[in-house]
Amino acid sequence: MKSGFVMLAGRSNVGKSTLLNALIGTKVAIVTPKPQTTRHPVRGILHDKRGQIVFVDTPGVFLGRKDRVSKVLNEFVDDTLSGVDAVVYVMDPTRDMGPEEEHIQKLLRATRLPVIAVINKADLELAKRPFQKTYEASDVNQTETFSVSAKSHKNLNLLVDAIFGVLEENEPHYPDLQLTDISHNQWLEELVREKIFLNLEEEIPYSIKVQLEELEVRDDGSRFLAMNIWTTEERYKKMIIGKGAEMLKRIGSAARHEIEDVVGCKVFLELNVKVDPKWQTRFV
Ligand SMILES: Nc1nc2c(ncn2[C@@H]2O[C@H](COP(=O)(O)OP(=O)(O)OP(=O)(O)O)[C@@H](O)[C@H]2O)c(=O)[nH]1
Ligand SMILES: [Mg+2]
Repeated sequence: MKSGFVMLAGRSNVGKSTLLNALIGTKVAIVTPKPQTTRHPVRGILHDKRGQIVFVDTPGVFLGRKDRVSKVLNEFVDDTLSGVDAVVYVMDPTRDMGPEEEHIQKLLRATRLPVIAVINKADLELAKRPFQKTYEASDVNQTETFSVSAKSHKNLNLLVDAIFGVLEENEPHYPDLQLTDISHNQWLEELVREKIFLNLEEEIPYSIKVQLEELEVRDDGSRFLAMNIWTTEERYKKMIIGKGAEMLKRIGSAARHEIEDVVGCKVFLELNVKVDPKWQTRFV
């Protein structure tokens, strides 16, 4: 049996987390149209009769922001390269190359790991993928290049075949039924963070941290969840809560519906917004 760790690498917003969810067949990582959605390395495990692939989703390389979170995320990408057996390099043909892409390609050319390249978003018509040819010409010493769609699952079987092609025989790293290493509590926090990303503009989502404070299973089987949303400034807190608490209600209700779908019971979700200019030094 084969087994190994495979890093999903690429700049922000190319669809690494969407690809992870598609490959695993369930939502283990959150996805939004904003860059730097992924903050924590989420692993998803694909089980197959040939063996096991442990995908490591990573924060996208993002050179636009010079804050502490960005620094930690970029360092993480560099570090992760040393702990994996192969890399899936994800490209986005809707956007032109730039300094971030060049940075990633430089890292990939320097590694001796097998690299498989994918150009994502193949479900879009060609006119919406003006840089398809540019990316097809990319050379990072990859073994193969596929045009795939994380959204419609196009060619993901070819990608999985190619990964098994480069992995070595090994003992499995995870038990048969385990699909992810993210804990249920972390998953709940991530889901609320996703709804904040989806509903709030500009820099606010980057200033927040969601923390599960309390989880209670009640006698009737329903769940009560209390969560804190930490932000760095009083004015952000105001915007997260919104006029008449409308924004917070919208975030809470979107998160609650999705949690209820997954846990299959009634959920009460209480969200508290708190200000701490220094949360980044405590939580990241
Ligand atoms: N049309 C199309 N959109 C996609 C596809 N894959 C991802 N997207 C969209 O691209 C955006 C970014 O997706 P993510 O999966 O969050 O991207 P990411 O690479 O994980 O981004 P970071 O976590 O910020 O590094 C979202 O709006 C997705 O819905 C795809 O195959 N086709
Ligand atoms: Mg992501």
